[in-house]
Amino acid sequence: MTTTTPPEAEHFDRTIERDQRIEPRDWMPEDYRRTLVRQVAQHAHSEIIGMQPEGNWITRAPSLRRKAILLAKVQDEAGHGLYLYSAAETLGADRADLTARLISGRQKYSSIFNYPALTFADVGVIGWLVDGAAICNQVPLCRSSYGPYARAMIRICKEESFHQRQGYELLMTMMRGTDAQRRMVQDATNRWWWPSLMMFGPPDHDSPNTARSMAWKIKRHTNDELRQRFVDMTVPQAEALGVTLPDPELRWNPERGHYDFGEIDWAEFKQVVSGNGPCNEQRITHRRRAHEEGAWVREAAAAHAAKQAARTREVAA
Ligand code: BYC
Repeated sequence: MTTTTPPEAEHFDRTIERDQRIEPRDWMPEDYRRTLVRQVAQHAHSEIIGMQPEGNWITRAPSLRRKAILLAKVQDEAGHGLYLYSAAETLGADRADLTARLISGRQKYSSIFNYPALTFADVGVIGWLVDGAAICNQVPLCRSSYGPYARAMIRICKEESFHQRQGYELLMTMMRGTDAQRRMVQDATNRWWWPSLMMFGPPDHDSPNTARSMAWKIKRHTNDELRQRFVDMTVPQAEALGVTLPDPELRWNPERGHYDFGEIDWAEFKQVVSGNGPCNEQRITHRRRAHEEGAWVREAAAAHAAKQAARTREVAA
């Protein structure tokens, strides 16, 4: 018996092979759809939960200028979450269901947002390191094989690059300030460096999804490749800033043409991803409360939409 590949599967394979985009109405393997919903939903959740560590500082920003910048940045993250939930909806996912999965702990969000932002220097370091890592990870996603995800990433990356610069500029200002301010920047760098490296996910040999996501061109680089790119990009920035990255093994390796760096604490990563990080409970409790308190807004929006639809039907009749 011979097996034939259905023409739609051939079309899918050809599209991937030619580096073209899969669009919502195209046929796609069920696992491709599932993988994308998983990654895009996790990405959307990360943007929304990611508003919390910095959002916490809006009322305590040291000047009106810093408050306006921070407000705009946190608002951008909400926008990123919305683009990404919309991209997930084009795959047939239901946004209310995704939110339910997040607040019941059935879907993940980035490990990084389970660490506390203890001082205002953390706002700068989050912009510099966390948004810097996000850019490194997300720029290649602008070439992801799924059209709506790739297109959402283009705008997100432009805004992330503004976020990264605002963080760096804030740290530059603090480094030109008092000794106490410089100590705050160093302390925040010490706390966020290793968690930032963990954002790229488990090492390649322990990453169950990478090989298939690369074959489907959902991901364009492996976790370790992007982590290395981030380290190489960040070391000179740390030098220009005048802070020390908390890794005694960090040094330039001329043979590899890259910086070598120390071993990441993968046991800590697993703890944080499985819900036992310093702020997991606080983040989800806060998100759940915001969802409950927003119920009346969703009801009002649904009632308004129903009224508009009825009016449109009346006019059409
Ligand atoms: N944290 O096989 P792997 C932002 C999970 S927000 C938690 O390598 P994959 C910002 C992974 O999901 C930017 N979980 O997976 C916002 C998988 O779990 P399941 C967020 C992690 O998908 C506000 C398992 O571990 N960026 O920029 O091939 C303020 C095995 O991993 C993590 C994105 O979401 C983690 N760090 O690769 C400031 C980028 N790492 O579902 C800034 C889009 C891995 O199989 N996502 N896991 O049980 C990706 O690029 C990829 O999904 C990852 C993981 C590289 C993260």
